[in-house]
Amino acid sequence: METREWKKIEGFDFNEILFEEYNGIAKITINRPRYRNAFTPRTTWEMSQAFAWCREASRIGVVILTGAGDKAFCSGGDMNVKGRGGYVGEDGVPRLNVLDVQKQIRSLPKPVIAMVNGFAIGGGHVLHLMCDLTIASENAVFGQTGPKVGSFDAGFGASYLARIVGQKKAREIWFMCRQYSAEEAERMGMVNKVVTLDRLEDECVEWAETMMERSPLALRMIKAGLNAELDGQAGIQELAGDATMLYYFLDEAQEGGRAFLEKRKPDFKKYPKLP
Ligand code: S0N
Repeated sequence: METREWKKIEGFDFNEILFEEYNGIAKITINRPRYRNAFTPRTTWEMSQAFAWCREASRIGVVILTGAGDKAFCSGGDMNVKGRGGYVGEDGVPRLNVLDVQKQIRSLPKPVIAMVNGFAIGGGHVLHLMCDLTIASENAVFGQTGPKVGSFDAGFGASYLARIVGQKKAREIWFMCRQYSAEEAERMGMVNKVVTLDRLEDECVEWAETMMERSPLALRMIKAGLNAELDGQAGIQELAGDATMLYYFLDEAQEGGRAFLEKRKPDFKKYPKLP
């Protein structure tokens, strides 16, 4: 494994995640190895802050999501704080705020790689699914446990899973609550590549660096397009927002605003009507 110096991203008071960067890559690490990196409302709130920062930071091209240690990526919601109405945080309020993180990963206009270094179970399994790419170590284990432990994710965790592995397999995964090896997950199309644990980070960084050589806007548009096909109005909004952003770069769009401020009729005739 290559040694690289991940630099802490300053300005946050995070207790349950690590937030670092290297060469344009941000790395978010769920840091609760004692609990197989299960998330509490605080963990997911911290993840939300980190993803929001990644969205704004133009020096970041790719985000890697992983778990601390060599046993787990994430084992889902922390059962110790699961109460009525959701996972209960330090403020006594029950929340399901991992759903916000799912949406953030989905709509982040940059690729997100799940670096799965062990168990990806329950809500942790859904988190890896939400990432654009999954690279797993040979010891990784995948599965849903909901119907066994009194929970379920009938949102992306069900429908997007089915889009990836097919309806029959998705139903098996949820109804049977079995665990699957990294190789099986790769065969099902949930994992892009399986490598040895000591190769895992190098592999993810290589994929990230390759993507950062590609056109960022092209990556953004293709991600939005792939989402739009599945995400209904929300997906169309994302793709349409990108189209508007590009339109605002054109003189044609500037002419409309200029004309309004100069209190004259806009002259759109000069712009081409391409076939
Ligand atoms: C991950 C497993 C398979 C690892 O097994 P292993 O290696 O044998 O370790 P253990 O001895 O079992 O675990 C070591 C210690 O870690 C604790 N621990 C593990 N997982 C959790 C957890 N999820 N919560 C709290 N603690 C956990 C163990 O208790 C143990 O501690 P000690 O040493 O004190 O005994 C195995 O651990 C396992 O099966 N874990 C449970 C996995 C699971 O069922 N997770 C699902 C939880 N539910 C969800 O994720 C809900 C879905 C969801 O997030 C969601 C969906 C839609 C809308 C909202 C939500 C939402 O809930 O937010």
